[in-house]
Amino acid sequence: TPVIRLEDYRPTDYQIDTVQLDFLLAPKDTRVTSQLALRRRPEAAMGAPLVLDGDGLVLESVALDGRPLAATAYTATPDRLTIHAPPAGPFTLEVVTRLDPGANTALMGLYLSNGVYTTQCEAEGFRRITYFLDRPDVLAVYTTRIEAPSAATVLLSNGNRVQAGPVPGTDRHFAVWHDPFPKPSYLFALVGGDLAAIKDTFRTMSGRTVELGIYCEAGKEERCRYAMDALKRSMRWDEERFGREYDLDVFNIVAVSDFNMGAMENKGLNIFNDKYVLVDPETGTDQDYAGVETVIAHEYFHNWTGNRITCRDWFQLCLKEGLTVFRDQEFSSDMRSRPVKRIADVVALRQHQFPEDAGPLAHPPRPTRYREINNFYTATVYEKGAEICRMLKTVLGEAGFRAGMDLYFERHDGRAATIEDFLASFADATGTDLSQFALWYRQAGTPVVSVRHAYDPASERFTLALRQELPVTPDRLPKHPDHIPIAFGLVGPDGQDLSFRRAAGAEVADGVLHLTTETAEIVFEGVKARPVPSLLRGFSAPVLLRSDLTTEDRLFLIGHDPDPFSRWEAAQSIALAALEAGAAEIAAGGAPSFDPRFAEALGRLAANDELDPAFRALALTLPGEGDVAQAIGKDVDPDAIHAARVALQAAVGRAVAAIATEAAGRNAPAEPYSPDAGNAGRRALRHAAWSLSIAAGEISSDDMRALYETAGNLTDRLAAMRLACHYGLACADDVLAAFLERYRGNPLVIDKWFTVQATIPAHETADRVAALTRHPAFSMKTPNRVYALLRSFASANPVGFNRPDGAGFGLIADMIAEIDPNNPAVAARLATAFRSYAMLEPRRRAAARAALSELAARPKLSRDVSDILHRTLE
Ligand code: BAL
Ligand code: ZN
Repeated sequence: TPVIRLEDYRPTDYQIDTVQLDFLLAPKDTRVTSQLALRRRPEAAMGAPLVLDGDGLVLESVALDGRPLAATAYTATPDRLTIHAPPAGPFTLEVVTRLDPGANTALMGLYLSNGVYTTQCEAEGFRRITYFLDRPDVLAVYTTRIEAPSAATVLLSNGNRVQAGPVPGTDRHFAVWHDPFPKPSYLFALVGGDLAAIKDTFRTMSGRTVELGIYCEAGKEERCRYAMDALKRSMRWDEERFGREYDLDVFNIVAVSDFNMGAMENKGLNIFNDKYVLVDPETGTDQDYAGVETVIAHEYFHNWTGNRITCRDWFQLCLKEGLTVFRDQEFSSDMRSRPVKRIADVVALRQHQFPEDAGPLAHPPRPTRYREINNFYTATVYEKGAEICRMLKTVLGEAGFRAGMDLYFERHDGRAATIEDFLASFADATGTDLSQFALWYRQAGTPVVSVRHAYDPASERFTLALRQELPVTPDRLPKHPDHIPIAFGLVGPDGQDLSFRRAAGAEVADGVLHLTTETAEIVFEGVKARPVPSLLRGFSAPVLLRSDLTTEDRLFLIGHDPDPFSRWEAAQSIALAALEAGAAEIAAGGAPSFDPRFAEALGRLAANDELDPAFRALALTLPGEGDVAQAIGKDVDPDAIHAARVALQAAVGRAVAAIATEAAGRNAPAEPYSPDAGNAGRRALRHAAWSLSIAAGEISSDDMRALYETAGNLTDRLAAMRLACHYGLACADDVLAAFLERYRGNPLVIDKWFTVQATIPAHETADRVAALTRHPAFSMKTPNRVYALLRSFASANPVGFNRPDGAGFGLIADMIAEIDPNNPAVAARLATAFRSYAMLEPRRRAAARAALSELAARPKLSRDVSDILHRTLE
């Protein structure tokens, strides 16, 4: 397959001013008429052919300026329509295509989900509907007419509805929608079906009233209430925080049950995976509520960062995604607890982005090459992209950042922009040279920052010696030092940050040290006592920090660092080192031993009522097995890591379980359920305490069964089921059966039942997962089912997936091959689970490679899957 290169970008020869679409919806034979008003761009050569993208299209007819086009005047294949010599002046092209939405299992383009017509066009789905200049820099004004059987009661598209009614003499009806904002084709959307809705209104900052609607399957309306609340809060927040007002008269959201991604920000008509809309206390966990809030906000925020200002080309994906993730993170921080949100985001970054950046699929946030753009909706583009925006705010300060955003909106509204445009807005608004900072977008890999420190009481000098190293990545490009903002404090013996008279050796201002060179030695003068340096507060840069702090220093920071993130991080760093050492001891046939002072420090945190329970829960959660594997980096034995983690969990549990359980307010969930952060945090602390108590042998199977049976909400019930299964308690099978019985018929909750089983840390889980693929509630055609069972197993069960005999790899390879012909995007996502195989110990590594090679050799793999496999095997 051809490689698409950033440097080959050039604008289209033709511009599309307006698009008139007419859909006659029918399950097997939908007819799409598209009328394009086209113009040659002044720079293009006279007579340049017009080449429109298609993907598997069936063409019925082509007409130009109202007349059928002679067969010699154009060439049509399923994937391309070429008009050889278009007129010199403006012209209209009318193209009729026929689709089979019922057979569209790829869920890209127009498809049927549970009887509802729906679309997904990003990145290149519009070309599966009609021939088009299907790229983000072609912005046009769309008018869409939808005609469907009257049974499909709801007909929606982008913009405002301008007309609707019955089609006389038929049992059909129609609606016409007009979107006045020029947009790229990837933001087109259409929905048709028998849907229920909840409605509300929002009054914007300038006093306009916007009609809000959330559509879902009938009977599920009440589960949309929280999403509506989140939407209204998002709209208000974007006005207050960024001065961004909503622009259309309506804003609709539709929840569908078959969706490859989380959701899609189509202009005025967001389409959602129902997982991110439907929640109530009986069927949604605290995590689900937080997920709904985040995704609703994210898609809404795209209206300005993505839709009003879109991307020039797909290499710029991070322009809208990184920025919009940053915005949704800020929103959630304001709605909940900022430090807790920050820790959760860093946990996710380390879990998803760091391994990606350290493996064969590593790429810069702004890549320069791709074979299949679907494969670049990655943690690097999204989460590292958000980290870059956060660093930009750290570097420029709150006011500078806002000024840059304002200028960006002012300059680029209504246009397609690049990362360079984005950075130029900040540089110009603040008079800052961001040329070095821009490297963050261009360089792949996670920088490693090493730190040594020294204090000389006689001269009252404190010295930090810093070095940054950028790893070699698959692109083999030479690396240049990044601009790494390191938020810091010099914590004195009383737990307060010490002042210093001056600092030399690097720019140090406002509690941030700017490392811009490969090495730097920073000397702080006038430091009155020996400090413990607290570095990378708030995780101010996405780097791996290797500091020479002793365990004593770290224990001190756990107890005293004024920055909550750094307190948590100090605990994590001790645990990580202990787990690395413990895994090595176990692999060598020994038994690990742990420094008791660590457990004591955690006990003090657990008992500290002044700290947010959600924060304490995070502090009591040890680093994941994947984090330990990343830290070890080579010849990884996942079983040894798991055993070490269980042992440390038990050691900590013996010391602090009682304290933590006490702090969590005993076992009984006394307060009524509410999804708010405070209420959820107390549950999280209770579950962390349960986990430690089981590891320490202080919760029996009967206790856990009772906790399951008395749980008053899904969050508590699920935690009990997960712990029963993951610790192999005798009650596990009964609890699983009870859960299945209770939630039968509710697929989103049964997904949790699949996930709990798929993540049981045992070799036998591979067999269990294989058996569950034949369970009546499972379907290989529904992305949520595949993600819940197969992706959870492959990405979140190191012991099971990496089983030494290769059965886990073989299972997932077979599933990829089975899914791929139906849904390449989902199959490719599953294939990324192999990205860290090269760091496994030799036997597992060989087994993984064999499974991958065998899969790569199969005929007719999609471009999506073969791209992932070839990069992984390179
Ligand atoms: N644009 C794809 C879905 C999302 O990131 O919002
Ligand atoms: Zn997005």
